[in-house]
Amino acid sequence: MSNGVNAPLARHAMAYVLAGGRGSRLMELTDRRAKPAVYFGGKSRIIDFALSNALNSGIRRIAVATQYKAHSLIRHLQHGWNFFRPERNESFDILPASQRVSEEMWYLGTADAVYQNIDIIESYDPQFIVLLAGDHIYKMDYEQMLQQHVEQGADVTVGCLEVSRKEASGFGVMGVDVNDVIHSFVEKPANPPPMPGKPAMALASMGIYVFDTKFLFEELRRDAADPNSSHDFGKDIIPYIVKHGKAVAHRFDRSCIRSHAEAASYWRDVGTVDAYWAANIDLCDIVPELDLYDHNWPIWTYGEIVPPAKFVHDKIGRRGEAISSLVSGGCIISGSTLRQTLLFTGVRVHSYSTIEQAVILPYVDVARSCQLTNVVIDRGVRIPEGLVVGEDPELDAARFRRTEAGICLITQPMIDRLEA
Ligand code: ADQ
Ligand code: ADP
Repeated sequence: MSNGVNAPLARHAMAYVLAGGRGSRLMELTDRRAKPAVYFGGKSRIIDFALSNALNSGIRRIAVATQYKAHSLIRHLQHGWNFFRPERNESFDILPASQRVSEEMWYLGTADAVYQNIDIIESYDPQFIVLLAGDHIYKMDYEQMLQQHVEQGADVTVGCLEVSRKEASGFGVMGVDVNDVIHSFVEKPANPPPMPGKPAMALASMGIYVFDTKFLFEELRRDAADPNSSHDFGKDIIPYIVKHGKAVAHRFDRSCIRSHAEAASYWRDVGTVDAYWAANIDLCDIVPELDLYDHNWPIWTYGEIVPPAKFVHDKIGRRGEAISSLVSGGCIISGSTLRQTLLFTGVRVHSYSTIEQAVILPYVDVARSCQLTNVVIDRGVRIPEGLVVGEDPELDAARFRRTEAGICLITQPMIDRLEA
């Protein structure tokens, strides 16, 4: 390896996770928590994927920058990710936008969320920064990205994937040469440039980057002094380096996880209620695209100690059953039927209910005789007896947050209004 460091490069890297965004298209699901803290997949939170990738890639220094409604996220990180040991050269830092620079200032943009903590990063002296977003669902070995970064002598290496041009307006879109050196980069273009030979596709930034730490700090200081900058990686820093330095694309779909190549192309933003619902329900497939049962690439999280899930029949003998469903610990299903449904920890379903294609967050209580189809139910909601959702679109839209695709998001204030 050039650069004077030996593989695995991950041991010389710090993962810096940006976890401050609200994720406003998740509507009421992010009223009280930031998007990275939103529950996913029965046991995890969205941020666990980026953090587990870092850990599984061999990175042992991690920092998480938080901002919007960070309490739930910080509590989760303290409970679940608090096992790094300084005596083994490991570290885990939570960096709230807590007026580190001035009393009034929150982080201005993503670049500022790193700039304000330069002194903390410097104290650990990592050779590389793997800059991650805390709000995507995927499995990825960052060691491969680090290796490409060093081999190609890049100033920045940008993780990227091919998306349809229609979707690409929501991303940074790049053009590359035969060596994957980036020659153009536009943030969220209205008319995304197509890929050569693939007119329907565009090469999109995943919003994850590898930098040499020293180079990154120089760029951040330059950017901080620029009054015309919005201090954002996608809008300011990356386009500048593309123009003045060497930016290289790392192709996610061509990399693979050592143990589990078939998951390599799975990447979801889960930024809308529909996408969130679908990505969770997909886990109920017979062979889901995202394998959560892979021992070689575990998704680490905070797990409460709860008793096993329990299924009982009701007093007249109707079975409590779950078909093609995921049921977490602490749940009790009594005399009700679940199909293609995902229950997080501690959900109670009482008798005579039918639940289909539902994503039910922790500690929800479903009273008797409910019929719920195509729903996402927020943590702790108490669903009243006899509630029917998924039959009458107009009624559903009046009572709950109903998407155009017909998914209903249900929160406790919506139930309270119903009962008032
Ligand atoms: P966006 O996802 O739109 O585009 P942004 O909203 O800035 O970029 O969020 C990036 C990450 O930073 C998210 O994880 C978010 O939670 C976090 N974040 C945002 N503001 C923050 C702040 N002030 N403090 C801490 N964390 C913050 C980016 C790139 C695109 C790329 C997409 C891929 O700019 O080029 O295509 O990601 O999703
Ligand atoms: P319903 O009768 O409306 O289905 P209940 O609350 O009476 O709902 O619970 C049904 C069944 O669930 C109980 O008969 C019991 O078998 C099981 N159950 C409920 N609470 C517990 C508990 N705390 N520990 C173990 N099993 C429980």
